[in-house]
Amino acid sequence: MGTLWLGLLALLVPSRLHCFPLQTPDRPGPPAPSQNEVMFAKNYLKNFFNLTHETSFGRRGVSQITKKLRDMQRFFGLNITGSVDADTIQLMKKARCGVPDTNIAHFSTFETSPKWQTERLTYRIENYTPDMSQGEVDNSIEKALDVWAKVTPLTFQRLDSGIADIMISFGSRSHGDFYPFDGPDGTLAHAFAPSTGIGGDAHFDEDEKFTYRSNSYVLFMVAAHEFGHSLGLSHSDDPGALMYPVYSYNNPDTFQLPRDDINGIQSLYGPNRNVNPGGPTPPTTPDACDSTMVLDAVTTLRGEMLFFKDNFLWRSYPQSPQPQQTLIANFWPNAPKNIDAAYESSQTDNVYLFKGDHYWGIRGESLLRGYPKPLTKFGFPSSVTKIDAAVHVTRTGRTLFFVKQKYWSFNERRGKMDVGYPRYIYRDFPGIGYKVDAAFENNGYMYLSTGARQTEYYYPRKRVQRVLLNYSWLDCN
Ligand SMILES: [Ca+2]
Ligand SMILES: [Ca+2]
Ligand SMILES: [Ca+2]
Ligand SMILES: [Zn+2]
Ligand SMILES: [Zn+2]
Repeated sequence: MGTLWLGLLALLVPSRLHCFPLQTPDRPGPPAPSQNEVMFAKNYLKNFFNLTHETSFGRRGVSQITKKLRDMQRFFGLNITGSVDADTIQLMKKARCGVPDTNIAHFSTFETSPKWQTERLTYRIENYTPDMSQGEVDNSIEKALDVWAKVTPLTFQRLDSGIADIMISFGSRSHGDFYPFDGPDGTLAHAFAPSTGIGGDAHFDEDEKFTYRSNSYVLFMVAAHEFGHSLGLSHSDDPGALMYPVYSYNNPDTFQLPRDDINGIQSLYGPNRNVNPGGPTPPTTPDACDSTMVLDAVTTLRGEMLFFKDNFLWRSYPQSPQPQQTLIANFWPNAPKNIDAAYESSQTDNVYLFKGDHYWGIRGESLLRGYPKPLTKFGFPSSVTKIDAAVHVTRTGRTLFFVKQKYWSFNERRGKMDVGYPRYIYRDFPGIGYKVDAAFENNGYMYLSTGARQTEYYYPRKRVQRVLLNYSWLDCN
């Protein structure tokens, strides 16, 4: 069954009309990386992927750099090109943890699985950052340790003097170990796996501006990640995990440790014996192999396809059959999560995201200014407070908006709703059902999802071609 889908999808996924500008015929292929970018990439691979010999070639004649680039691209779910392409450089420039990415699986422990032999650990804050008040630092550190204490039998006692298991300090550049920091951005912090001496210790790059609550490098988030290392976890390739190596903003007041990290730490120490099970369900990253997957929204973006689910999206490149999962926030830091609908307009080259009674405009990698705007700007009456799905029909220049049992038609060229709408979905789209949860156009067909089920529809003839499941686009393996 799995292979059958693969065969069908290979036919289904060819590129479509608007290509990413870099790939149009008049510009053959993306530009070669600059000398600086190649140097930068080599450094990144040395720091985080154990690149040692830049010039050595393996048995198949593949250079070690190419091999490490592929490892890195696989780990981060990028298109595996083995070359320094734009997406790879962009990811390498994101702020991250200084501990190398040695594993290629979901949560993992360090190679020899070091762990503490006691459940009662001590910590000491050796010095403070001037970025925040001492009280804020104390509180951030305490809360970050508590993230792990809640799900394990471990306890953390604070010491004000002497040697603690977990010594915490702020320093810049060379700071007393063999791993100097790199100035502002880049590496934010690092920590050492459990052992005596430097083991368990966590160092924070003083050249960063750390914050307590605001939308920057939140010390609580960075510290909670580092303490995962202090306790024996290595990096996870689950983009939703706390132990994912790239920093992403989370509100410290509502943060919940994801399932992947809980599984990781409990594989070392077991669960917290004092907490009754139940309680809030830890967040999980949507699984491409979930055949019951209900998608929030789907849109094209300059020849790619984006499948939205919760805080995440899968990005499907025309060149690579396997869609890559990432946090929406890693794509557009200030875009909404848990969106309702999305579409790409061939008229404006913009993508629009809909959530509740507002929508956001996006061009390429940037959120447009002046958004969000209210739905009434599209000509909806104020009684419409949520769009279920949207699809742009390239042939007619119309965008169809599905709202409960009805749909509306928007003329993109004239910037106006067509008269005579809304109309009932079941009348004009016979065979698809009464409601649409997600919709997109691909290769001349329209795809309309209701729940986990999806109809491939030939709109000009109003004909159902076949019925699919949403997850068949995500190439589960
Ligand atoms: Ca120590
Ligand atoms: Ca830094
Ligand atoms: Ca939806
Ligand atoms: Zn890390
Ligand atoms: Zn250090």
